[in-house]
Amino acid sequence: MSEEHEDDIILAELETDELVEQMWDDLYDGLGEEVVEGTNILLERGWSAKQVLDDALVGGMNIVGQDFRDGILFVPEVLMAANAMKAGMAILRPLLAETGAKPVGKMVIGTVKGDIHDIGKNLVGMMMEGAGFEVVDLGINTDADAYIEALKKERPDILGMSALLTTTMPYMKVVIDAMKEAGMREDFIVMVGGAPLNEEFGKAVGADAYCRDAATAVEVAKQLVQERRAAG
Ligand code: B1M
Repeated sequence: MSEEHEDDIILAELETDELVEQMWDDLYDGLGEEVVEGTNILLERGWSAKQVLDDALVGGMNIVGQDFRDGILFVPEVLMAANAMKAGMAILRPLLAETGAKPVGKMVIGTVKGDIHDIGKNLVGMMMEGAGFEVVDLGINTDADAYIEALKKERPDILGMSALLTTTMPYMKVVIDAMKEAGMREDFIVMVGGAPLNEEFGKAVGADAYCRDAATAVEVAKQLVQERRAAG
């Protein structure tokens, strides 16, 4: 993917389509500064933060994911790509957060125990904040005790859990069972997400909703909070 004469490319001189493709290459090569520059250029050209996120950043990360799966890329390279993506996301974060929105509700979110993938979770958090939710992020590798403690302390409307590995997604049930044991399952809406999950899995572990992406998470969160408030 790397261009031999990459240093010669002036991002601002590229057509928008070429720029997006170059950003995919830069993300692939873990070039954070270039990803930040490309992000800024697209915004200057009138792209919305959401479009930059979906087309340039998530689009690029999808290519990384495919090559990781196919054994073309390895953990260190993927980590560099992830860091480049985070650098771009940092520019978009304040733009995705609407100014002056009233708090719509509160969410505690974390990636489950054994799992260190946090890009998707961070995106969900950003989009939720953008929609006016207060978000408490517990980070990665979160065990049931940490979730329970945070629920007691923060009293959110929603618990969100993320898992990217088939080996860690069953831990969501451990957390939900721990909530039941503590007599607090019904006090919170539980939403789950992550690439290997699906609707059926969400139901099987006893979550209120499975969300396939961050935009869905926002819609579902708004709806469930509204329903719960209307019910009393
Ligand atoms: Co990992 N990894 N990884 N990885 N990694 C995957 C997940 C994998 C599918 C790659 C592959 O083989 N194709 C594979 C899992 C296979 C499986 O389980 N069947 C895998 C593997 C195997 C591993 C390791 C085991 C590799 C190894 O060590 N040999 C290891 C595990 C470490 C661990 O967690 N214990 C590992 C490590 C890593 C890195 C550290 C290098 C890095 C993570 C960096 C980071 O997150 N800070 C990494 C990455 C980047 C990936 C891929 C390439 C990209 C994940 C990502 O960020 N996607 C991934 C391949 C892939 O998914 N295509 C892969 C972009 C993100 C925006 O999407 O996270 O799906 P996603 O989030 C979406 C939705 O899923 C949803 O909304 C988000 C935004 O729309 N969503 C939620 C997510 N969480 C939600 C929570 C909600 C709601 C919606 O709550 C309400």
